[in-house]
Amino acid sequence: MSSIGKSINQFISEQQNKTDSNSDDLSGLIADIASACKKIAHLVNRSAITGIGGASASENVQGEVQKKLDIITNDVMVEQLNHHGHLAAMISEEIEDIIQIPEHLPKGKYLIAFDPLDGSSNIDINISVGTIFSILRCTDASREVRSDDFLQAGTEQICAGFCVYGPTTMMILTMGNGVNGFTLDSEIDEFVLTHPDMTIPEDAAEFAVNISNQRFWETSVQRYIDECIQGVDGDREKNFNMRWVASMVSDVYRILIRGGIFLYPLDTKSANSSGKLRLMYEANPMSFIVEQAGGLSTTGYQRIMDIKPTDLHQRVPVILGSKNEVERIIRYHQEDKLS
Ligand code: FDP
Repeated sequence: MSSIGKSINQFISEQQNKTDSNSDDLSGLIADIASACKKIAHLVNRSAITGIGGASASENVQGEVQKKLDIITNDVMVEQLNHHGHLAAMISEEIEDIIQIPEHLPKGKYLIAFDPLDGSSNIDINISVGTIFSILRCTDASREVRSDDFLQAGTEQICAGFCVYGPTTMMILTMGNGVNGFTLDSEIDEFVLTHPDMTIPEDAAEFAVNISNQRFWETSVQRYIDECIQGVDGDREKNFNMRWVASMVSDVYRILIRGGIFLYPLDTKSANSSGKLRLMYEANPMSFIVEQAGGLSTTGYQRIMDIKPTDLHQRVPVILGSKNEVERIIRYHQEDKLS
């Protein structure tokens, strides 16, 4: 029987019943995340009316100017996830330190890392934004959670997902056994399964990159993009199309639907030149989803999910998407290293 149309809660309970190894109650936590995302969708949707679309007076831990909505959506996530005893602690793009669960509230066995409003520089121009999250297990919830509890490789994630606030609000989710997409049905205020078993085609002819950074990239990435641009006249003998929404959730969603490659590679533009995107709440969850959908995700030199994090807000280069295209870029990196 088709599962299309099932609510996210029903779908997850059924998935958990099927897998003995996954008997822990994740459904409650995912239900809380879904509730937070519904609230965020509503806030984003009304932001021009309520006047919360612009910049705030503060900067986040990355030194980026925070939007009022960055702060408000962070608070929505914390409030919504605090109360039900599923979590031992949280980290957020918007907050430097670990967010501990207050003493008077029950603690659970999971950790969550999230970016409450990714792509928020797009809010003012009415382009899709999103929430990204990664769930890890907490090995010892009996004491205050420390950084090293969070600093687990992406392979340890037990669930990851993202929500896109676009023409429709969608949640994409993996619990390590495939990827499923749920659409928010505003008539019943529920996420319902609309995109079961999402799979990324192995080949693609579409790339997403901020090409204005081209002169700062390594030779391997320059070569790959040059060849795409040369199309049928170059070594690839094939035309490519370019799309860059500059909102990671939208770019990754497109890749889940029709394949392609997304790059935010290493560049020499920023002083520390370690990439732009954050490992714990952007690169890792997106990599988990992409790999579960049959794609690959790498820094160019290393599988992203194998990186042992050293910092809660660490940045990494990200190259992800259709398997054959990502493999080609990895090969170009290896050839570069040898030359
Ligand atoms: P943003 O800075 O607007 O939050 O997460 C960072 C991110 O957006 C991604 O969503 C997006 O892919 C990228 O940065 C956009 O970077 P550019 O501004 O360099 O295009």
